[in-house]
Amino acid sequence: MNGAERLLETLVDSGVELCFANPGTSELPLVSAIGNHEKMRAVLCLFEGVVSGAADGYARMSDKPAMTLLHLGSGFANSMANQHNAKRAHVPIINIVGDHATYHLQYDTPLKSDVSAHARLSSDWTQVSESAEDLAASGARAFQASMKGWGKIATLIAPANHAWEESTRSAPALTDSEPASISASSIADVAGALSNGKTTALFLGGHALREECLFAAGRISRASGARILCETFPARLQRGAGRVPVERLPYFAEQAIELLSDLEQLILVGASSPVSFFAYPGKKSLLTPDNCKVMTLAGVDQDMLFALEEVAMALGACEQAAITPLVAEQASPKGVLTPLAIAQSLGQLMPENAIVSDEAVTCGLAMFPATQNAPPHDWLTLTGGAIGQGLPLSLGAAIACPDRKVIALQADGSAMYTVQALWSMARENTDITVVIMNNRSYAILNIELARVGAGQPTAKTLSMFDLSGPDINWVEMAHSMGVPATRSSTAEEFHQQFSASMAKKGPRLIDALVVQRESVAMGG
Ligand SMILES: Cc1ncc(C[n+]2csc(CCOP(=O)(O)OP(=O)(O)O)c2C)c(N)n1
Repeated sequence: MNGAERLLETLVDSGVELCFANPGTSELPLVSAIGNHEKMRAVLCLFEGVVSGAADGYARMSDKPAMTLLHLGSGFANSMANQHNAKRAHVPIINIVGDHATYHLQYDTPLKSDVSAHARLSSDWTQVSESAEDLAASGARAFQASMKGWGKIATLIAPANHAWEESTRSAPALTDSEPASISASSIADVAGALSNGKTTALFLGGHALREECLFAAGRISRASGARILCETFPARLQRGAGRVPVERLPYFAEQAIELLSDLEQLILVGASSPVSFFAYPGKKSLLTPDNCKVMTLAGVDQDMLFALEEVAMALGACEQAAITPLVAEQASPKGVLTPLAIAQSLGQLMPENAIVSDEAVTCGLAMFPATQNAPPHDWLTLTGGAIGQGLPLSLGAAIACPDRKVIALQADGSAMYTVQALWSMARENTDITVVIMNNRSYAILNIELARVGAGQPTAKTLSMFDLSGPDINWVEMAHSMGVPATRSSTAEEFHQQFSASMAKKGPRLIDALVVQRESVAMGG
């Protein structure tokens, strides 16, 4: 067997089942090894940003790493925006990136680059294998590195000769580490703060937004009166009827400052202290009031469930958490197709256990509140602000959870960054409904232009935010990649098309010609 085959054996033994791939010549022994291993599924993605975004979506929903296969420094560079988003989502990913054979690197060949330098920028762990014999052992270490805390980006660079030269053994799987625990004194401090009568909120992020953590937070809230807030861009928020409601921090700093204005204490659980997404001239970066005391109960890699349950116990919080009720049926929306009308259809028609990938950007504001009382579901967002994540994310989530309906709420400008995901959605016959929020604009940048105070816009300035002329034909685009598609320009049409899509399995795209009346936003 060669190094590539031993690596594959090791990754499969460690529990890796899936590879999102966009390979080249230097990865062909790895492609061949995947082709010959019956326990490794291969999903071809036609751009590297789809590879990394899909691996993120898969990890968010399965809590385990997919392997990616990427071609040299350039291939990795193409994947980087979504590697960045994945790193911010604290998910496990194992990138396997090929390089030229070690003896070939002395020559100035066209694709030669510093692969490690590319990888280090967005990986938590980067290694180059030392030999064919070492490739499998490096793979075991990559798996272990990816499972550190709640998940890390591990990148293993495999020179081509290490993949094709003979190797005598695969490596034993290395165990992953448990999330770091919390000290008794932190628990006691937080429990004390929650009992001192001051106005307090829990600020949750990362794994603290999973259902069980939220139930513990809900008990704490009931016993202490503390509010439950969550970060603006959660990786995976479990919400809807029967779950514990959270207040999501708004994107715009002035709204966030307002929401936090009465707080005397903020307790961080898996989240950093809230800061403004961007700086604006003359505006504060820190969003908490000046006199608000910020305490950390658990960092992103710590055991948040343990921490929250211990605090609940210390408070004697035995009453169940308050939960979100299911809403009664409402009349379906009519008339102009606004984001609110789409949100209302979504709230009414979303099935139980749906997974929502929210890259709706300015159309997203209406979506979140309108689905609060829908059946229980998971809400995934753009954790790192690098757009082009939504379609790949939904692809990976659908592959991780083939029995759940995935809904991709997708702004048109962002969709164009990684539109190739549609092809993989069709090829893998995933159950995804993509809703394109087609406003033919980078609408958020029009808003931000005024907020930054960057001067009077000229027609040329505004042309840089305008996606019309030519108008993108989303229905033809989807058809060309094998995804059935329809267009809706009224609330009634949308409701009917979305309802039909919820009733049927398989990929589908709805090109929603939205009219934005409500003032906006979630994104940037
Ligand atoms: C990788 C990356 N490139 C550029 C940007 C800057 N940016 C933020 S939002 C945006 C436009 C979003 O437009 P669209 O997705 O159509 O949403 P809309 O604002 O119209 O709701 C751009 C270009 C970014 N955040 N990430």
